[in-house]
Amino acid sequence: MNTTILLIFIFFAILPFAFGDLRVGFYSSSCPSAELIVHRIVERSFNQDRSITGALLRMHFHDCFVRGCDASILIDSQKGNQSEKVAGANRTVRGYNLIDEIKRILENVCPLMVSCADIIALATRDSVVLAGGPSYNVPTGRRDGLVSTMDDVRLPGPESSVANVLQVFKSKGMTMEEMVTLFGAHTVGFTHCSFIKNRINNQSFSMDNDLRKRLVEFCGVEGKDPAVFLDQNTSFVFDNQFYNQILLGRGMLSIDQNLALDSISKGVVTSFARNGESFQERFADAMIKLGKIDVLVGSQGEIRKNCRVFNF
Ligand code: HEM
Ligand SMILES: *[C@@H]1O[C@H](CO)[C@@H](O)[C@H](O)[C@H]1NC(C)=O
Ligand SMILES: *[C@@H]1O[C@H](CO)[C@@H](O)[C@H](O)[C@H]1NC(C)=O
Ligand SMILES: *[C@@H]1O[C@H](CO)[C@@H](O)[C@H](O)[C@H]1NC(C)=O
Ligand SMILES: CC(=O)N[C@H]1CO[C@H](CO)[C@@H](O)[C@@H]1O
Repeated sequence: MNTTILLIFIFFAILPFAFGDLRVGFYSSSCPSAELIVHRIVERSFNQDRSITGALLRMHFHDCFVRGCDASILIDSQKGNQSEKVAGANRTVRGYNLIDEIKRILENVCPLMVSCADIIALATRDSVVLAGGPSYNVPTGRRDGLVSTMDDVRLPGPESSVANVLQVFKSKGMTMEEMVTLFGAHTVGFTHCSFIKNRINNQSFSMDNDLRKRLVEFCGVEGKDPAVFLDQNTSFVFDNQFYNQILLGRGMLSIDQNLALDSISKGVVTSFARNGESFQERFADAMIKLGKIDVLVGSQGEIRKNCRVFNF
């Protein structure tokens, strides 16, 4: 073999170890039952409350889009120092107790081995499968971050334009198609009325008329902020109905509806509405890519003992 080729070969063979890349089965020798334990607890929890799929998907997304997938979203605020979860966009993220429960058991079985960031990624995948979504192998080996501050949270809001949201996704290395694909997560879960109030009370936001009437009534209760399903048809099923619903003017968030209206994204929306299988395949790929954003690996960060606090 030519030496150059040999050197290139060696370089690429060593690369993943030198940079401590993520890999499928990272815990297969250090904590062989890790993925099974996560799966069992997620399954039990899902059987009691199917809404955990929405909770975990949103948690994973918010974690990865702020400082990378490093479980910074799980950190509780300290006196005089507010963490990510306190920021407006994150206030309604749910599922922290489920992550705590998984971590507690993993700490008994393999102390200080499995990162909170990997727990989020694995639990999210398991909950998607339970709701009827695609299965995929989750590359693991993430480390937990050492920083969590409210000021880092600069996520777009539900009334951002498609172009603005796309800019943010592009800054994380994601394409337009991957962005539209990940929005398919809004096929499960719910939104509080406060995020759609402007939209339902303002005719210049387009919306199916019957739906608007129902929502104005449901959301109009003084002093309350009830929640409504993001996918009004198959609310707990991980399918491509989100895309069909927004094509019918039944998107809940302004940004959801605009995906079907904006020339940037409507082609992808139409194609996923027609082809549920291709949506599921692309979703699996997009989730794997989402889970790799700015991860800490190797000796970076730490493996937290308690997902809510840094070890120190
Ligand atoms: C930047 C684009 C996005 C915006 C502006 C956005 C906005 C929102 C808002 C306002 C809610 C309602 C939260 C509540 O009332 O509790 C929500 C819920 C949700 N979002 Fe997004 N979202 C975005 C992208 C994503 C992505 C990429 C995913 C996942 C891959 C995702 C998954 C979810 C899920 C599953 C829920 C339901 C949460 C629950 O049931 O508690 N979102 N989103
Ligand atoms: C507190 O502040 C420091 C920076 O001053 C930051 O690194 C840390 O992550 C902050 N958050 C919490 C919850 O301690
Ligand atoms: C209704 O929405 C449009 C478009 O976003 C906005 O320009 C207008 O100011 C809104 N009207 C009210 C009364 O909020
Ligand atoms: C609801 O979803 C089902 C199953 O995907 C579909 O066949 C039906 O057309 C949808 N109904 C409405 C009103 O969108
Ligand atoms: C959707 C939403 O509530 N966005 C808020 C997220 O948090 C930042 C920082 O606190 C706010 O500026 C956004 O309005």
